[in-house]
Amino acid sequence: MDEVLSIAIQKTGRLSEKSLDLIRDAGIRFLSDSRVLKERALNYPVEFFFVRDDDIPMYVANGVADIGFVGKNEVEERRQDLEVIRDLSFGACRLSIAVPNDFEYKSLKSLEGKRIATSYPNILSDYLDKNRVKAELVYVAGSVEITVQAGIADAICDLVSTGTTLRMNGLVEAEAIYYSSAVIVSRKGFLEEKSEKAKILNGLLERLDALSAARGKKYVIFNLPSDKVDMAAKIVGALKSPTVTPLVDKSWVSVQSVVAEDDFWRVFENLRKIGAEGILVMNIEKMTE
Ligand code: PRT
Ligand code: ZN
Repeated sequence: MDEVLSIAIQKTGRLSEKSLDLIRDAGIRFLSDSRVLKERALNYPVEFFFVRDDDIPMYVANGVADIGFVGKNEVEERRQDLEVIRDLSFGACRLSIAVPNDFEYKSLKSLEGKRIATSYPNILSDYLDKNRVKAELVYVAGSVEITVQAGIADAICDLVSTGTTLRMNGLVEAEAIYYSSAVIVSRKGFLEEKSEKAKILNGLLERLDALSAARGKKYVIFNLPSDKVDMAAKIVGALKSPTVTPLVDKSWVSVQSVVAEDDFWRVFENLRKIGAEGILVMNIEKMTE
């Protein structure tokens, strides 16, 4: 039978749609609507395994799935022997300690002897130990933010992205203890194996890398007086020198380059200053460095 790479993805939740979007952008088609437990892709040797995010590290460590798309926080917390092989561009959040508005928080020491509710006891206890603070951890699987009002904790340690949930529950962020984003994990050394599955994975990563290289980049084309090419090259700061094409009017050239989106307006204004005209900006879908 042909080998198939099995990919664990969160069934429903914050990471599931974005993980599937990425796979779709990589040209892999599947009938995701049903979200059955297992599903084979239509045009690529991969199958998806839709599960709870908490279980993904365990499934990958056990070999039930070859790789997983999961929050780095879960990987860190579950203590399985895994390797993070790619950081993805979504799911950014931080694990933070938060206290009620009226709590006089000066430093981590203020938590000495207090009860802290969390779904991340391993990460939190490591952090407290490292800082020589002794507190009582109260494990809750969800709705951590209500534990203070419920009277079972003095502080919490939970994931935060915008901070709205904390504010709505009368809590303030005291300390961020771990920064996370979605990642791809595999068992250790899997990428370097000589297996058919590792080959499939390397092919998939090449596609994902091409997408990530293009992210946040724009393709810029403009006309420029020929004697300004060196200046333009400095302004766009291209990876390699920009592509320069002659125009019919010999005193002008057309220049093409890739520019970081964040940097675009600085580049635009400086190009205008040296006489660039007809500046055309385009999105890049995929690219290799
Ligand atoms: O059912 P299953 O177990 O699969 O899902 P889940 O409910 O455990 O996880 P889910 O879907 O909430 O989160 C999946 C992953 O998304 C997490 O493991 C993180 O890696 C990532 N992520 C990114 C977040 C957040 N941002 C986030 N804000 N996970 C949870 N939250 C929660 C947080 O717990 C709190 O309740 O959102 C609330 C805070 O958000 P703000 O915006 O109000 O600060
Ligand atoms: Zn979960």
